[in-house]
Amino acid sequence: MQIMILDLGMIRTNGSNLMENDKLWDKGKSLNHNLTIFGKCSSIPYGQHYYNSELPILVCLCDPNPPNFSINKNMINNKTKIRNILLIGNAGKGKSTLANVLTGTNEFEESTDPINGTSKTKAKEFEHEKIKYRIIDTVGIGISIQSTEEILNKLKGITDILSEGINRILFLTNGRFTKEEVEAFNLLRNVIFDDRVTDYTTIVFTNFAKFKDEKACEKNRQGFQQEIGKISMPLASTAIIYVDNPPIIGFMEPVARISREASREVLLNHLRTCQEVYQPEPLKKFRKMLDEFNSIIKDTIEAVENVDLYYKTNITYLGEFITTRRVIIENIEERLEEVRKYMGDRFKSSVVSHSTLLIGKGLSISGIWFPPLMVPGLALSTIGFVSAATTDISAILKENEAYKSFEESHAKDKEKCENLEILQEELRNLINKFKDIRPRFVISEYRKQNIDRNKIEVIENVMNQILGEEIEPDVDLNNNEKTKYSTSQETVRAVVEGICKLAPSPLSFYCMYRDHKETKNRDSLSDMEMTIKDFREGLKVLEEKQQQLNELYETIKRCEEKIAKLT
Ligand SMILES: Nc1nc2c(ncn2[C@@H]2O[C@H](COP(=O)(O)OP(=O)(O)OP(=O)(O)O)[C@@H](O)[C@H]2O)c(=O)[nH]1
Ligand SMILES: [Mg+2]
Repeated sequence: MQIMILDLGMIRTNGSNLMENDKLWDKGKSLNHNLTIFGKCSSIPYGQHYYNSELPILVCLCDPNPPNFSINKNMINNKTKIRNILLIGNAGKGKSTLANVLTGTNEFEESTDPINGTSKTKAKEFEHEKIKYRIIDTVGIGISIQSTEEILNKLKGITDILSEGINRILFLTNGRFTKEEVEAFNLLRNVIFDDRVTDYTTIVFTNFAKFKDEKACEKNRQGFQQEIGKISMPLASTAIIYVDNPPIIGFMEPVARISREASREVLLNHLRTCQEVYQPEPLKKFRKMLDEFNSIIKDTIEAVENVDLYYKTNITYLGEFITTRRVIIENIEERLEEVRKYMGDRFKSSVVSHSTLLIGKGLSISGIWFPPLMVPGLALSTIGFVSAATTDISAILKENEAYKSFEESHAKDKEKCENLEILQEELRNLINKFKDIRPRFVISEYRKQNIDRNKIEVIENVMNQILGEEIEPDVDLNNNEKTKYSTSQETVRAVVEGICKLAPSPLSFYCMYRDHKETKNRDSLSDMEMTIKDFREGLKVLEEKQQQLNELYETIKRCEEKIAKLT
């Protein structure tokens, strides 16, 4: 008799380990020498599974015409891999109790009434006969579920575990399945599992006192299969086991313990065979969808934090800028007053010096006819000329000094404006990055399927608030740089005027008139006045912006608090 070995876990032929991959069948075909098989392996009909005590080994009698049989990689037992066992079923059917029985603990809360049942999905690992198991006690999966969203919402806490794959789904019941339970199971099959789900599902009848009586179990099994077959064919072909895990209370405690121990054995014997991992495509998709949404949340949190940081920086900077600008305005006002004073002084001395010059010129000209007037005339002309020139030059020098200080203030303000512009540019970039998250959110399946209304609403809200139209980080400042005043121009003009003043001309009258006019109307003065006006207007804009940013910052803080709760 030839024996075909399909799962070559620890089986050795002639001493060599045949742990192999998907080419097992080919390998099996070529095996025509003696096999050493650990464990018993007699009279096993084709296709029947056999498990030795240490490791599951699948053997079957070889068909002379082997069926087109492909070996699922998942069948290759990985000793270290944990087996995920998912418990589902209506409230009060005994999921938490069964989890306690299997894990040999008391960590799952066994409810005394269906209303106060388990409120949170919980998983616990344990090891039995060198096989590691993870029992996942769920909440409300498998009971009158109405919609896809509801299932996905309930599963979202355990997707990490489920994405590893499930070895067995234990669907608990303690009597007849209700129509709602069957419908809920069908919905599960359609939404997160697939048609293969029944191959990985075992219906566990709890509260079955005769669970040790094989005949009673078989009778119930047949009756159940007939009944369930009328409403669900897939469920009719599902494996069924029977247990009884009575509550450990009162005088029945010792009996309950014995019963639970026996149930545990039944369960573990069954689970030992469940080495194949079930990874349904919809669950993988769900996992992907969840990952995608979690990355949206993560990116949103990061974006909000960055925006927060930049708003804070902008607000601080604006505060400093406002203070500096106020000082700058004060400084320019002082310079303006100084120049006004210089120009006022210049006009006063211009009247005296030009009058002297004019009298001197008059006497000098009279000296042509009356020579004794010539000398005083020339003397007065010289005094008047020198005095006018000195006044002019001194006023221009002082004005120049003040103007320089004004220009320095102007440059300082300009630098602040440029820095603000850079900060705003960065903020704009950050907000644009934030905007890039929005389309991802809008098209995300998680949002479309409305899986977690609360999370979706928070993200939506945060996006609307932070990316809302009201947020415009730009501060448009009119920092007028076009100044008219030029020191060199003023100096050239003073020199030319000086020369002209030497000639016998009425230029002095014009100079006095001009100096009077320039006490109020001079390029340096108008430059400073214009700048003060612009800076004051800018200051208002800055203050308004500061106020607005402060309010927005409050909004961002609130958003941050809301979004932090999502993680
Ligand atoms: N006699 C008997 N009682 C059981 C059995 N399984 C559970 N119970 C009892 O049934 C009640 C509910 O059991 P739980 O394990 O809390 O049920 P559950 O499915 O986790 O319920 P939820 O958490 O509400 O979904 C408890 O009082 C258990 O002691 C069983 O096999 N036999
Ligand atoms: Mg429970």
